[in-house]
Amino acid sequence: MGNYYQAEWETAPVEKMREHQGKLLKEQVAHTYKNVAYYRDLMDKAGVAPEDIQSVDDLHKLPFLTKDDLREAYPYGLLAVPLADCVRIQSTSGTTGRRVVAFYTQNDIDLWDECCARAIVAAGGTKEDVVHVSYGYGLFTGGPGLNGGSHKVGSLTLPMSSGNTERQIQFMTDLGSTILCCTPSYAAFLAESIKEMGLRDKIKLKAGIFGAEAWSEEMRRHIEKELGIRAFDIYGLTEISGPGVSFECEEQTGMHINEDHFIPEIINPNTGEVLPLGEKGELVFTSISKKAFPLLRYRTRDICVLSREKCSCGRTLIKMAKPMGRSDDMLIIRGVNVFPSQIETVLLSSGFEANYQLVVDRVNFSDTLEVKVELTPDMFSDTVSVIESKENEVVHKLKSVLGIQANVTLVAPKSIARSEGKAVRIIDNRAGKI
Ligand code: DLL
Repeated sequence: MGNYYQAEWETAPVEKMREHQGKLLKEQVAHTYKNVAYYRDLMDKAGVAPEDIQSVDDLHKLPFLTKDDLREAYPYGLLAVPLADCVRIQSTSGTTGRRVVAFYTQNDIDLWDECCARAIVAAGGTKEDVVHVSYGYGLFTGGPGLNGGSHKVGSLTLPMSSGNTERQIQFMTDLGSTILCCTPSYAAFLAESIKEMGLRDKIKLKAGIFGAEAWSEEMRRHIEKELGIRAFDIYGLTEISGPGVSFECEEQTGMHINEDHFIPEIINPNTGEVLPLGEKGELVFTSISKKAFPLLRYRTRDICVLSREKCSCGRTLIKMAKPMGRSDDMLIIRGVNVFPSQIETVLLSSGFEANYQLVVDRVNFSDTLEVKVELTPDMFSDTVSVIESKENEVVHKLKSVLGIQANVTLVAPKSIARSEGKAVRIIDNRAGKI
């Protein structure tokens, strides 16, 4: 049995949770219908009235919301309380199109912080810990979310933000950081830098809380070994508050969803049909407790599976598997669906580290996939024939896992740019080519 931040909800019997969800859902639908004209129109068009939603069983009657809706309603169209009641906004990085802006009341922030506190406690955090937050601060939710959670737990919080790796490591050694919070790709980079600086013995880290991007089990093992810690996954998205929508416990077999705040569903992304428990599909969330920016049936585009298997940590909260990636990060190469995380698994299981980039192009009317991966410093000193056999091994493994041929290019150590936040893995040069 583990430690809990809010045992009452983390270990609630399933029936009690469902009743609680039903009550909050009813209130949330009424609140949204009354205050959000944009969603009222969607409900009217779908022929659903607030009275039609009496319990969780009625959830499927509500219309979906998508990222396009959020862009269309930007900036205030989905706000459900007076602006004067909001105390904060956060936003997505907005690489394509308009940014998504989410609003929070003070109570919304308190609930979000509590969700992050649950994640820190599940990773073994207490008020004795030094929580080193290297997620970006600012509009990105990573820094503020884990910062708030750490305050709730009462840990000493180091608001490092991302970047300036030498300073990160100096604070880590001088102040004895025990829990590291950042993206898994940055954790791998920090581990590499700590090793190079010969400071592995000076590091007191015991756990890491890593998320914001897809990462494989092999990556987890790599980080755990290199930093001598246990690495826990954490998931969330700006639209549904930020990190802490779900978090991993000591069992490390998927993330418990904070169901008292967010109701999950898995749907067929093509038809919108709700799929039975255990089937893979697109994750959809309904936020039932936050009031400024309540999203009902929001389609995340994350491809995932839910499970209600009993967990040894004692939590009864439903679990989601590691998302395979976003449906919009999924590459379609010669008609085959390819997730970067599948390629990562192959590379790490062949002895490479997670320094890779995928270059997709279109040559002679056909898609090409090049997997560029750095040689590790050890491999770099191997003979040409050893390196060639490594390259062949990866080509064969990729072919059997993905079902398509990829060109593998081994490049010198440190030649692929490191990321301090979410890693940039894909370069797609196909636009405009037939
Ligand atoms: O990435 C929130 C976050 C911050 C989560 C810190 C965890 C830690 P966005 O920038 O809005 O918010 O991106 C959300 O990132 O829909 C997923 O596709 C992806 N994502 C987030 N966490 C994970 C994870 C933050 N643990 C989008 N595994 C989501 C895989 C993740 N993908």
